[in-house]
Amino acid sequence: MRKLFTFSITIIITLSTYAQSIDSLMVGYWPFNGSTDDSSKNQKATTAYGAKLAVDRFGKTASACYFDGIDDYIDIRDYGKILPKDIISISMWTKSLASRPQSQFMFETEASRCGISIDFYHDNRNTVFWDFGWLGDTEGNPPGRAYYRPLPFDEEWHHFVFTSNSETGQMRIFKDNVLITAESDALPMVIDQVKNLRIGSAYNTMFYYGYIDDIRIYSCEIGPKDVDALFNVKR
Ligand SMILES: [Ca+2]
Repeated sequence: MRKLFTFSITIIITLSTYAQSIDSLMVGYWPFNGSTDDSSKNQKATTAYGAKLAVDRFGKTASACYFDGIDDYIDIRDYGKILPKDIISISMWTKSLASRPQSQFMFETEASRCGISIDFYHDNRNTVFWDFGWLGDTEGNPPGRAYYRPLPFDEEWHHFVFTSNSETGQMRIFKDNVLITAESDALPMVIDQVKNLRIGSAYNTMFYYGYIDDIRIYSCEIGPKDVDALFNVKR
């Protein structure tokens, strides 16, 4: 009995340490449950332009966010102070309604294109792009870019995790709990602190058509165990 007790305690401590380690490094969280607010410790002011609460992947009303693909987006001002510069992971659920140039998530870029963007089904070849701290060339596969194509298109919910680690050089994309691509050119972000973060569009272009839910930004590199836990979150 004592052995079982000790074993149980060990499991509980291990689980809580694990949960704490990832949660304490979450710097942005938009669960879209009844509001579009940032529910992380930073509680960054979030303004929705046209984007509306909608049914989520569990069938629950007002628990995800819908974007009309015409002019809807969400704006979070002055996000450069919060956005991780060297190591970052972003987890999100999406249900895209079109394969076309569209951007789910973008930190405003400079002329040098140092920024962050995530585009799914971007170029009518069903490509998913993950750009972070991208400096330099705009052709081919420059440093700071990981991509995967073709990405089978359907109008279903899918889970994506994007990671970039400028210390190890690794960039990764996970889809539905599977690592679909990895690159070795990760670069740090050069932050302009007054730049804004957008959800559901690039800058007045590439408006996203579909649903987004449960966006989490971490200042750490999420591994397969974390991805599995996020993929299997139950309502
Ligand atoms: Ca939600």
